[in-house]
Amino acid sequence: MNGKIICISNRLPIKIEDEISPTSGGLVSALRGVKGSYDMAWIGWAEITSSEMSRDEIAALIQENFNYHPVFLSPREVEEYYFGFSNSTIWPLLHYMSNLMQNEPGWYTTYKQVNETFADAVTAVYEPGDLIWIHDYHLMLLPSMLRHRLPGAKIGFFLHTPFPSFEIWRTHPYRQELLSGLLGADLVGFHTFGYSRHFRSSVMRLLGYEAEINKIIHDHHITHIGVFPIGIDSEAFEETLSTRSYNRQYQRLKKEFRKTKVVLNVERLDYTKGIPRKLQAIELFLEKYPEQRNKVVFIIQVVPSRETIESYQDIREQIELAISRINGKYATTSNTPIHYIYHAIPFEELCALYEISDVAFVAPLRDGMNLVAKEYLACQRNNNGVLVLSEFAGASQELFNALLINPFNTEQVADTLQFALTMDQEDIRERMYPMIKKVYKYDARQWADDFIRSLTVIDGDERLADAPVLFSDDDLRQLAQHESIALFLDYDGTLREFVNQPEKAVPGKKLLKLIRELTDLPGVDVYIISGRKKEFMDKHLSRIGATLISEHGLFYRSPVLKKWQSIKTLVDLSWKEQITEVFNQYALSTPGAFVETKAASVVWHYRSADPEFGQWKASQLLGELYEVVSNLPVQISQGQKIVEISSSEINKGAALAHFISTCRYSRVLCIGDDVTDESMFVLEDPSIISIKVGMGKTRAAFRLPSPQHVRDMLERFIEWKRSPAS
Ligand code: GDG
Repeated sequence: MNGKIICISNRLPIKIEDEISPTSGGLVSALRGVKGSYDMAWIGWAEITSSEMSRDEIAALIQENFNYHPVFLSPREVEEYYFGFSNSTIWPLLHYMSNLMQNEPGWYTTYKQVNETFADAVTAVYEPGDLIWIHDYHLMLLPSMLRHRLPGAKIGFFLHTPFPSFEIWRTHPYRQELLSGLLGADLVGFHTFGYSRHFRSSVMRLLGYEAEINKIIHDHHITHIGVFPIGIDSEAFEETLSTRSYNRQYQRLKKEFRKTKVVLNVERLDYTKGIPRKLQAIELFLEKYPEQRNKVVFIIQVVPSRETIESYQDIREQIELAISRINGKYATTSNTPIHYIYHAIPFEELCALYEISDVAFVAPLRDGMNLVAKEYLACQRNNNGVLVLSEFAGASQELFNALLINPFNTEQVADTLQFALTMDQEDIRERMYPMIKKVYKYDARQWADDFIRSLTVIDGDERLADAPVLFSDDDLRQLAQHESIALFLDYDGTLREFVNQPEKAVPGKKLLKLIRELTDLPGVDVYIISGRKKEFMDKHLSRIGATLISEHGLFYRSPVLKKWQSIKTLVDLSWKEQITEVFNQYALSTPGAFVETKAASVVWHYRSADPEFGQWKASQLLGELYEVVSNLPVQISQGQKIVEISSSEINKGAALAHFISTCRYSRVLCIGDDVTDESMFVLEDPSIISIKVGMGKTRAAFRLPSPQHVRDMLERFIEWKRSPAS
């Protein structure tokens, strides 16, 4: 890699007071290792807590000292983009808490604006060869904004939270916009395979794209999906644990809690972390196992977070009430069961707490990963602590030797606490050792390295898979210079975007005007060549002066004679009944699928079926068809959510050849997007210029990314034809 890495996160890892000081955090430490190997710039919101300096002075200082590039937000933006849309609309849903989702008018607009502000900041520092790495749900629109501004850039996105199942995600008011935003990236990373599976399924269902397990192919781009479980900053732990001052902290706490066992809880105050349920389990534990009341202390260390949001204030109140109730009920003169700390403590002290604790009680209701579980393991130098871990934390996928709990099952949690506190040392060590090894081995640097390597190796050219060259303006100018030109234009997916119900894909006024203008050009003949039936073409395309070719070249209608004729008169269609029967069977067993019978083909459509089920049934159907059709005069085509069997005597290529042999043109441009158009692209005639629209393998000589690009290109063609000098 030649360029630098541009890392973008909601906040910059610095504190701006009278002095500017770096802050620590998972991402900072993960990227520390990366910083040694690559040049790095960081873009994020610079929150000014209290400072006499102006924004310009601050920007200059942090750029010079850290190579950080600040985004400044107004109080309204902070309210609507950060506390509002990011943390009250997206965050609860990502964690399956739809009941807490709020959405106020204007929040989304501000979210979009702030994402644009970030895009401005990235564009200002980007140089070709740089790699862009965007973090988290605050910036879900940024990948596609950057894709538009910097089409050639390598863009990665990592989501630090879970991605919920489609049934949850579909309730989000901007579910499609946010997914489309992410698809601007070349690589979207998640902590677990489950999250990536949910994401893929939501994309297929909400945006209608085909997807493989590790990539989504859409419009004119491939977005890869990867799984990268984040780790801890192992070096920071190793270093801290070996200092003298750490040892003093450790001895102090060890002495302090010499008479009791310690169960440790560390988290940011957040409803996703499940603290009230945890307290219920603690209460039940103290009630069910009275012999433990004098022997155990629960340290609940909570870091304040998002305090202005109402749901966070509510949860704090609930927690504090429950703690005082439990302490009131179970405290004795020699022990108070819960020690509650509501502020952050220094890293060294946190490590000491981790080490002296007999049990770490990590019980989130949902958590992308949960670093506390891993950090606890990192500090267990003697392998003698026990990790009680929620199944709903991403970390549970890797740390399966922990005592896994369902935090919603209070009784099971209380019993597991008792089990954890009474386990024998050998059993504990057996469980701990492999987990500790794992957290040191796959640490934060390894994680960052993995992501960057995966993003780097994505082949830029794959964006337009094995693409021949893009059809450029120069190519177009050359074409426009010819005196007699034929344009063979496919309709669906070429002139017009797909929609779920094919009958609704009617041409709009703008498209009709465009075709009419093309047909009005002297020396230009326009053919619309489609798999559609005559009736559809008659109804929507017959008044614009183009020759219509229907059913892949079976019939045509000239704008002069205005009646349909067959291109080939004798075609063997004896297979149609048998195939229709097979298709009907599959349509019956696939809700949403249906069969369309045309004069020389039968089509099985599954665009409106469940996308994953439809894809599965389509491959089953194809398997069956290959056996049935082996001796029949037919061809099978698949793509764009259809399986089609058509007469092998009829195809678009044969139709095109028929027309260009009767009317000689000096140049023939054919454009299409699917396999049926390939029969035109393979024709060996030097006058033919072929363009494939969108992704996928092709024999065409050129490519254009989307129907919009085709229409824009045709507009320019008209301009140049009308005034060649412009
Ligand atoms: C998000 C995702 C994902 C806590 N108290 C103190 C303190 N901490 C530090 C811990 C740990 C961090 O805070 C908390 O990290 P988590 O991973 O547990 O949770 P989130 O903040 O919600 O992070 C999460 C993570 O992103 C990374 O992708 O794992 O699922 O929600 O590092 O040590 N640090 C200090 N004093 C404290 O009192 N110094």
